[in-house]
Amino acid sequence: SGIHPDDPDYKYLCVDRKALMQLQTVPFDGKKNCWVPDEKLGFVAAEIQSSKGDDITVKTVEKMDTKTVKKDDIQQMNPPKFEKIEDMANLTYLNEASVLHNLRTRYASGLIYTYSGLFCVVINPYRWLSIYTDSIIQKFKGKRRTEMPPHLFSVADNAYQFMLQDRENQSMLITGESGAGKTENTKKVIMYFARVAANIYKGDKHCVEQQKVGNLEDQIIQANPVLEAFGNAKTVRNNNSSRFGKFIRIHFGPTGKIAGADIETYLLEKSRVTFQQSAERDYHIFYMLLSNAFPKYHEMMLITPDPALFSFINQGALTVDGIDDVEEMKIADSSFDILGFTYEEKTSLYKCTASVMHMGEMKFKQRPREEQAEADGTADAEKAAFLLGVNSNDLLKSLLKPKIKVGSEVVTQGRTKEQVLYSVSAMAKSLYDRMFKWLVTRVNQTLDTKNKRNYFIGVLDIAGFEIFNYNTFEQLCINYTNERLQQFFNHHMFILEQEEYKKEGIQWEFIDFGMDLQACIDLIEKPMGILSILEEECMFPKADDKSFKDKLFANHLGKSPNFGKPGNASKGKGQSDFELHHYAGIVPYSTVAWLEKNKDPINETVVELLSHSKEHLVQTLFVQHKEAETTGTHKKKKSSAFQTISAVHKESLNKLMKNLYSTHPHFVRCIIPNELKQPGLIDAHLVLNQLQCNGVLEGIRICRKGFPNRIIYSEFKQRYSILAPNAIPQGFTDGKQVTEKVLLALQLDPAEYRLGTTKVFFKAGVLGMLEDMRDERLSKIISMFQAHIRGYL
Ligand code: AOV
Ligand code: MG
Repeated sequence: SGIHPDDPDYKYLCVDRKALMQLQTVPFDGKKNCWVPDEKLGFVAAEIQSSKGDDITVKTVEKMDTKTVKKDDIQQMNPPKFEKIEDMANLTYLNEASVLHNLRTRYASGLIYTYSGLFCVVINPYRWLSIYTDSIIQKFKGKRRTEMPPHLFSVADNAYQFMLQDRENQSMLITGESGAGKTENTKKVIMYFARVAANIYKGDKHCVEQQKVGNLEDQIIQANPVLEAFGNAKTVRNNNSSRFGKFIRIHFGPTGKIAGADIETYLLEKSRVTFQQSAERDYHIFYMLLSNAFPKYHEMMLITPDPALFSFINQGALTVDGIDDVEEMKIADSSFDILGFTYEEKTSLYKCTASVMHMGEMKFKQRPREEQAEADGTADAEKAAFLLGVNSNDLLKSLLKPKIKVGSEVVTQGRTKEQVLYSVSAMAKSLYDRMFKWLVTRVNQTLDTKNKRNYFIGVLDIAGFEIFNYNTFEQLCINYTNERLQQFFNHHMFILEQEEYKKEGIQWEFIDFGMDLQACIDLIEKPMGILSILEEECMFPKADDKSFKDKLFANHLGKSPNFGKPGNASKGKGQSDFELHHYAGIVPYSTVAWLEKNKDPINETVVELLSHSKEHLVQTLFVQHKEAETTGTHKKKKSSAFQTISAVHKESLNKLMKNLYSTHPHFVRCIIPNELKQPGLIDAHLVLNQLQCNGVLEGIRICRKGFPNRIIYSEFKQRYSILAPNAIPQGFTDGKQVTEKVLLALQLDPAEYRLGTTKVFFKAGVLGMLEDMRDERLSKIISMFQAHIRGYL
């Protein structure tokens, strides 16, 4: 193929095998060389010295320690020619130790992408490698996976090719723990499509009207900075953690050019707007607005530009290593322009964001001997009200003495200081959440061109599985989502794969891989499951956290194997009430405040007031809610405004799954190498745990047992007839016969392939071998041809 080891583009993509083999000086002995477990490194290389029953004495290669280990703890080592192999499905010995070793040695050379059968594994490099340049994009464009080194671009290009060939929607599912690199890889995928399938129309009306507004491809890319500004924050695990999930669909037209895009988002973490743990921050946008990027906005937002002055956003850190809020603000602001936001739309968002900060400064005091609070100074309420386009007295009144319906009458109700502060916080969170949703809708408006759409490629980037010391409602929602995705993955890998064999009528023993996650999913989502009990309790006025917990225990303790009392997994961690056995581990959850969180109540009087705001954006954000209310009384389908958070989430997740099941999926597994955000450092146990949780090890196993590569007969005929031209009869022969004859002529072991009704299936590694043979044959033919020509000259 056209890969030159000297080409600097391949420095962090290709292995120089020749050089690698020359380094190999110690002879390899498959009977002696092995891997033994190691406390710190996971596994280390060793040589077997002697054995006695189940006890084996080994000497470790590096430290030359002699120790005795159990036979079952030893794992076989692959011969040197497999060092830094690009597809681990081709390893002769496929075990944890070899997978870890392969990933680790590749990572040490800056080779972060590795295939593992049907999917791609990537380890976060925590440094910028020049592997995403335009020149590299051009190299990957239109190439087969086997022609190029492992890369996200290859996965993306494959999806694109499949879409065009099979006329089928595709999806790329990028999963992994927090900080593993999902969002960074998602951005690269989007960029790839924007480059290779750009649809630059010269007479684009935007370009003519206004220089600032970008073309569609720029807009698709620039959607990200604004989403990240409003939806990402520094957490303990990730300085730029996405606090929402997203599914970006890029639509392609009849000729394969980008025709538009849309973004669906899931569950923004609202609680962060008013509360952060130490060392964490609120959403980036707050600090960006307070930076010196655009002093002109500060006056408009009525703020003194110092984050320390605003209690909502000053609970943990104020700055983040590696993030320059000034620079980010400039980028986001120009992204708004490229996306075609008007100056008014943009600044309205900024003003609403600022009003949240002012809300946090509103002070209240309790009237003596009364169940009633009152304002303790009004300056901050006035600022918030001004920015929200409402009268400040009205705002305070709606917080201090909201109107409520009692039967058919409307009465005002006094509120204590605590209740008022709660309302303020609920108002801030609701406003922010609505702003975020509006932002997404507005971006979608821009990305929705009227161009004809044929197929899409969807890219999914959701929050990964989380186990914290203290886990609550948000973690359950995230973990439940991950459980569904893992189920989808298993379904695809293990079940569909085997169904395909059946459909093609090839001989195959059905294997049950015991990775069925349905029990846990049922426990969460089925009638009388955790979420339905929660939803029921939310409708029940007298319910509280305790009655919720009691119901959970009554229904599931001792009855559902995935449900348990806090046990060992909860020891030494924060308060917890029950445990769930997820596929990725046991998670202790606290039930505190689940009812409140799930109902997510907002004071109706405040909503009413804001829906009459003089600010167009504020009005838009809250009027929608009112419409939902009126249609609700007309017994139409309940709008999301009236459903609990969990019900809305379940619904959008179901929609996503339905969407995904209609696509051809491509999986990218992101791995976090260490918890210190350090380049080059592999924490072996952390990595092994992830390989286990995300099914990498399990996936490789099935891949090897099965026949991961397949080609339809006509294509095999076209591509590989050259390998045995003499074996093929003269005249027309159909693809299947040709395939059979070629494979027989090559004397391929029959265990290595199966002939289906429409396709030929190969064991891992066979196709690579056929490709090599083909390359060799072609170059021979070319040199023969050249010799022939020279003969004439
Ligand atoms: P996540 O999306 O998986 O976590 P990110 O994509 O935000 O994780 O990655 C975390 C950080 O790791 C980034 O901010 C980069 O500094 C670094 N990083 C990740 N991938 C790369 C790469 N390919 N090249 C260079 N640096 C990288 V979360 O959203 O928290 O679940 O919720
Ligand atoms: Mg992310």
